[in-house]
Amino acid sequence: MAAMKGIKGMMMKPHSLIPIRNASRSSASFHNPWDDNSLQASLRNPWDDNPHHDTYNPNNNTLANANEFNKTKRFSLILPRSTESLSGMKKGKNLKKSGVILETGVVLLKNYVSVSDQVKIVNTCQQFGMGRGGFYQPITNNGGKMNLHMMCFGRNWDPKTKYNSKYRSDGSHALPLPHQLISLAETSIKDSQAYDDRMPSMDPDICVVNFYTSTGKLGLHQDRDESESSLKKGLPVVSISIGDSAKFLYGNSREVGKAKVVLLESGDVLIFGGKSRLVYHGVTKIIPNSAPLSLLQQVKLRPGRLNLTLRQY
Ligand SMILES: O=C(O)CCC(=O)C(=O)O
Repeated sequence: MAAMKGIKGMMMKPHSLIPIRNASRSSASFHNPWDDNSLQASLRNPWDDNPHHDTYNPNNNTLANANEFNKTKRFSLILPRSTESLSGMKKGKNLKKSGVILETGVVLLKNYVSVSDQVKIVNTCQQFGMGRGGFYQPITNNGGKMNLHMMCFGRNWDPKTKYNSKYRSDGSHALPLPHQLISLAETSIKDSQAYDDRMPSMDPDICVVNFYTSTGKLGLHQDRDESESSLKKGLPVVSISIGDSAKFLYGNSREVGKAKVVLLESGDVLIFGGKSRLVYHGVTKIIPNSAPLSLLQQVKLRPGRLNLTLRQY
């Protein structure tokens, strides 16, 4: 099996990529939740409905009104890009779906999300990301800003309060988790079970959305703030990548030198659960200009990478 050519000159560990052979995607009865007519209705941010709606500010125990929110700088996923700026982007890409086990409990589904569904996910994240509870840069325990923009569906996560606060540090509530993302996570898990039949199923109720600009990073860490029972059962994390590719590290310790590396590209879904639920993982590099041209022709995603991780609390 030929090794996968990854980041400039770096050879990735060879894995056998097996075509996806599950029934759920290929059967005629497969229903694409993004085609649902109720899409628009279900993607409303209830906190945006009333422009005068007050939000609780836990920092000073007051209610901040919409005027305060309106003063905060929004982070937009969409940036106008000239056609010329896309001229150097990759055109031809083999978008065949395939899957591989990277470790027991770690399954990579390559090219799993179609470009048209990636566009819908970007638009959904943009819609919510620009509103109340949308993208912000969380503050770490050292007082610095995280090297990414984040928002959460279902339950807010924050480096200081973890999942335990009803309100985010800027006073906003958690956003409702779109059912299309729930369906995508459930289908991905089902498909991953064709590769690792011990991958547990789950009912996702949280989605952490991260956007990495070209200098974005995330240090090696474990995802261990979900409930004790969720962790104990090894309920998986389903990670969806869109936009520029990322050098993703994973391993049994926080030591970068000991970690394995895999390139996550637009449309890939990585699932880690079961024995590997507490695998250390992180992102050390975003590869500039690596997003597929077909995506950027349909949505003006700013340079960088969008990542969604679905979990069950
Ligand atoms: O961006 C990624 O691929 C990983 C995200 C992640 O580790 C997290 O949200 O905990």
